[in-house]
Amino acid sequence: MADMEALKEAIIKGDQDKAKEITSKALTEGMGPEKILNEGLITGMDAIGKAFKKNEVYVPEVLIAARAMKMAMELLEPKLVEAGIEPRGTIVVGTVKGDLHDIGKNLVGMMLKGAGFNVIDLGTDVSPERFISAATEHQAQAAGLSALLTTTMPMMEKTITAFKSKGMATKILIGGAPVTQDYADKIGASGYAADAATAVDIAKAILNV
Ligand code: B1M
Repeated sequence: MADMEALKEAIIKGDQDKAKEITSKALTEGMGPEKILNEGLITGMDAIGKAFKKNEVYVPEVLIAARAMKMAMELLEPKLVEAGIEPRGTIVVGTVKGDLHDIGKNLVGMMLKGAGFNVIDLGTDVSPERFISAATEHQAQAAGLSALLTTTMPMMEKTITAFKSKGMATKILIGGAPVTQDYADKIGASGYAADAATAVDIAKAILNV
């Protein structure tokens, strides 16, 4: 019987082969894809997120864990679709216009995926119009904006204003090294997160999922 605790450990250690092997065994044995996702993969990413928050692990460990999760997800995704399992919600993420930093944004995207969200990554240098068109196209409930430069932070406010001017109810989550909760409050963001693990908590809270 495939062991979900061992799958969780494989994700934490970033052991791709083990993660794929256990996922495949679980599917062959007829275990439900939702159970594998929730009890093996998501709990593993959740644990790595908590360790990252406490500075017990660093960026490379998170990236390796996320890669192991991605490999296992490739086996699981078709089964989840077959079973009609809905993601927690859809979030478009990107680094705002003028800003090319993407390491933090990528981590946030990976952690959100790891928590069961459908993540549409728009990359870097994303204009307000592009955020809006992608959110509309993918019927996203939220947009995640990252900025690493003090000079590009105002683009977050421009993006929020653009969403509001279109009358869209899309929740806006912001983050990045120079961004603060005060700034988020000032520009009317729905939420702010200081790190990738907290981004998951805040996304769940603002979307009520
Ligand atoms: Co740049 N850079 N950089 N840079 N760079 C910084 C940000 C800087 C602080 C360095 C410094 O001067 N000490 C400084 C900004 C100063 C300021 O404005 N306050 C700076 C500068 C000035 C520049 C250039 C202007 C330099 C130049 O050309 N003169 C230029 C700008 C280019 C542009 O964007 N238009 C530039 C270029 C670059 C590189 C291309 C060389 C490279 C980026 C490579 C890449 O991303 N693919 C780079 C890098 C690597 C850095 C540093 C060294 C590291 C950033 C990083 O990846 N951190 C950075 C100095 C530093 O931070 N020590 C610096 C690791 C990452 C995991 O952390 O991105 O903070 P971070 O993400 C965290 C949280 O912030 C949060 O979660 C993540 C994980 O915990 N988070 C979110 C991030 N996004 C979030 C979104 C959320 C929620 C949480 O919700 C949606």
